[in-house]
Order: sequence, then C-alpha cells, then structure tokens
Amino acid sequence: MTTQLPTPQQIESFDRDGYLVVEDAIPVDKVTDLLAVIEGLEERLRDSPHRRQVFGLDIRPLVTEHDAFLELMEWPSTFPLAVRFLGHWNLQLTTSHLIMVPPNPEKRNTGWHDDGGNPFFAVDGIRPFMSLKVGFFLTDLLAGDMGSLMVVPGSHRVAGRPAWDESARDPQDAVELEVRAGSAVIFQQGVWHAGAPNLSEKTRIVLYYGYGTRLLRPIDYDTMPQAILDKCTPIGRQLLGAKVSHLGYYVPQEADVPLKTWYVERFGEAVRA
Ligand SMILES: O=C(O)CCC(=O)C(=O)O
Repeated sequence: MTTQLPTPQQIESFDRDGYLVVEDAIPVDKVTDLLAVIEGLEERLRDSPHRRQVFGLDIRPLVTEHDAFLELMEWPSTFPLAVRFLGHWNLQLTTSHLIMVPPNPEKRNTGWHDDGGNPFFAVDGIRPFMSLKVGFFLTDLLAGDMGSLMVVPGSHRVAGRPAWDESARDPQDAVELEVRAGSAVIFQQGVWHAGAPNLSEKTRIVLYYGYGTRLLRPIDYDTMPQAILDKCTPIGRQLLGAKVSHLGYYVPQEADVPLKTWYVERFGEAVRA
C-alpha cells in the first residue's frame, strides 16, 4: 500500500462535512486476511471482560489482540490523512475497536451520539476538534439498513443535538454510508453518528481507530504492555503513550514525539491552532 497524503479537496470536504470516505483503503487480500483473523479470535473476544454488552460483538482495545490490528494503526492510506486532518503531531491512539453487527430486525447496536467523552469542555457549546476516528469496513454495505455507519454531515459545526422530527427514527439530514469492503471512513468526534439497523442477512464488520491529542487520556487503555510497544515503530510507540521526558505529553521534547519530524517533512511547521 503506498502512502497517501490528503488532497486540498479532501481536507475541505472533511472540514465541511466532518467525515470523508476513502475508497480502496485496504486491498481485497488484506480484507480477507483480517476477516480470517477475526474469525479465529471471535470466540475468545466474546468472553472478553472488555466487551460492551450489546447484541453485536463490540470490543476494545483491539491493537493488543493481534499484530494485524496493530499494523492498521499506521496504515499508509489512512494514517497520513488522519494526522493532517488533526493538523498536529502531539497525537496518540485513543481507542481501537471492533464492532460486528449481526442481522437484527428488533434494534440497532449503537444509537445516535457524538464522540469525545461526556461531559465535555465546550467552546461556544461545540466540542473543540481534538480527536477523530478511522473506520475500516470489512464487509460490503451497498444498500440501506445493512448496519452501516450513519452520519449527520456538518453536525460537528452546530451546538447540541441535530434537528430531529419527533417521530423520526433518525435526525434530519442523516445519511447511511454505502461503502465497499476495504473502504475507510474518517470522521471527527463532533459529528453525530450511529450504526444503522441491520435488516440484511449478513453481519457487518468494522474496525475503528481513534486518534487525538496526547493532552487528553486514551479511552480504552491506561498504559500499553511493553510487549506491544516492543513491536512498534517509534511513531507507533508515541501513539501508544511512550515518552522520554517527564512532561513529554504536555511540553514534548523532540525525543517524545517522533511523529513531529514525519509531520514537518510532509505538512510543514504549522499546526492547527
Ligand atoms: O459503526 C458503528 O456501529 C457505530 C460506531 C460508533 O458509534 C463509534 O465508533 O463511536
């Protein structure tokens, strides 16, 4: 997979809508490999204490479960886009997350919400943009009500819940993303989103990777096991919380943030202020 940098159109579209679809982010053979890994782990993951108690299999963190998941953390077709959209190098992985949604005519696995913790520190009622998620879709979702990700485009720019007609299932202007297996969707935390009901006959499978500032705590781990850090690149170690100096998250020295050199080489000195 070659490294992809975002185009100006992608940056504009992400800032306006709060999300971006990246087609063919993972090649077909890699999707097949990941599905095989998941099938092999599924039984164990079902018994994990880290499972969210919903009808689907919803579990995190994931990077600790298999090297194939760890590899996606710095995936060349999505990681540079996530870094550029966040516009900073003092970043960490906030979460890694598998969601499998089997068919269920009765209910949806995940209802409408925005991300970033609750209660949150608002600026004029709006969540400051400090994190985003990359979702890798491993099954085709080419029609409605197959359990895909739903979003309300632009809702990250509006305070409070999106407008909602009283008896409607979804907020006004909600869209269900139709994507092919291997596509990725990057969305920022303030965008309202949900999993659509899955009325199809197939289980929907997606892997999410959250990235955000190291000034905030990660969502689903406190410290990463050394055995996982040992497998990582220097940038991967930064993403998983490694630091060298005492105040390495707050006022990082160069050695705390290998992502800084990487960032400056590609995007210049400026960071999102
Ligand atoms: O894709 C889904 O099922 C919902 C994902 C979601 O809500 C999240 O990752 O915050």
